[in-house]
Amino acid sequence: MKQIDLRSDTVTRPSEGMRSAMYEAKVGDDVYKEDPTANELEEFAAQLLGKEAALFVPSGVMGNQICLNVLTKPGDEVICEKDAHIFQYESGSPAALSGLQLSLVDGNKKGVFTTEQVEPLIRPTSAYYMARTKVIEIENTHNRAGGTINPLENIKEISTLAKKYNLFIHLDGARIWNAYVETGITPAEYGSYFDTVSCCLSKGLGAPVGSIIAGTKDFINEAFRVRKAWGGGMRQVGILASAGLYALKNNIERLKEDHQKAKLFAAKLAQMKNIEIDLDLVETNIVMFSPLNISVDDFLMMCKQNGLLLGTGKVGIIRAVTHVDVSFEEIDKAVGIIAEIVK
Ligand code: TLP
Repeated sequence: MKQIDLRSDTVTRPSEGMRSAMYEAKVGDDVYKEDPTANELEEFAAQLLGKEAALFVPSGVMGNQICLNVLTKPGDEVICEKDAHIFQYESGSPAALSGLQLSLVDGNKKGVFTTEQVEPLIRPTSAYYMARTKVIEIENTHNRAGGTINPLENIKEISTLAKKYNLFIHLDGARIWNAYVETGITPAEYGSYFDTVSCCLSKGLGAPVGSIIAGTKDFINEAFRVRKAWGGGMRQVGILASAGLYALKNNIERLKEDHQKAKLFAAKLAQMKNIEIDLDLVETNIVMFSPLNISVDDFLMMCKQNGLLLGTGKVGIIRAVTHVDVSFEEIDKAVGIIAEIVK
């Protein structure tokens, strides 16, 4: 039985077109900056994100962590939302790799925080006995909140606040492409409010591996050094970069379809009496919900036994993520499986 895998959009497999781009890719030694395909990907991505330069990195976690490392010194502080990926899901690496502490903001149900909430958290520069606030981080779309989009007006205000206090502002834009197709706000426009941006090629865009970080040329020169120091210098990486390039050129617009699938799936779940779901949170390709008459563990196990793989979000909450490798028909099947379990 083919399983319907809604655990994440990271489970997507490279398409035939992508695989043939990988097969054809021209390669060189990227540690010498001689891989033509990696260079092309980095130039293309920098343009798309409206930045001077970009760097291909092995993963989203490494992308975020290199950015934070370059922007800070040990003992500095980074302000982020309490459910931010860098806090919840990056294995404590801000502390382990860069000696950072995180200051958490209690965002609203969509993971959005305001300038009124952040300003009091910024530490006075005169207070030598306190950590130095260095970076504000925003995640867009916000994974743990349910793929929600941070309103551009709010991003602008936080960016202005960061400038006022001489702070850097970093975007975890793992799914910035999803925000773009939903709002029409280009990645470059989003990018213009941030010093550094990290975004993923291996989620809804369907590349097998890799993320991009982008910023000024000076920033990327430093990031190149840190990537090497952390063992992320890759050699004939054009094989992978070609998949990323293919993804950026071919797979962004189709993300809209993933959003339609998520909305359809969520609307059907909302009709089930034993499912709790907030449809207001379903803005892109992530659906969070809770079964009311069965434990999360039992629910996940029964789904799996019936050919449906799901994951978890916040405690007690199930996460389903739609993507290119799950069809509308399979979404209907998934609805049927859940209906049987919770009836
Ligand atoms: N998110 C994964 C899991 O880690 C939860 C997923 O399945 O959604 N930023 C954001 C906002 C992310 O959602 C992720 C991955 C990352 C960074 C890290 O990317 P990778 O997994 O490539 O290191």
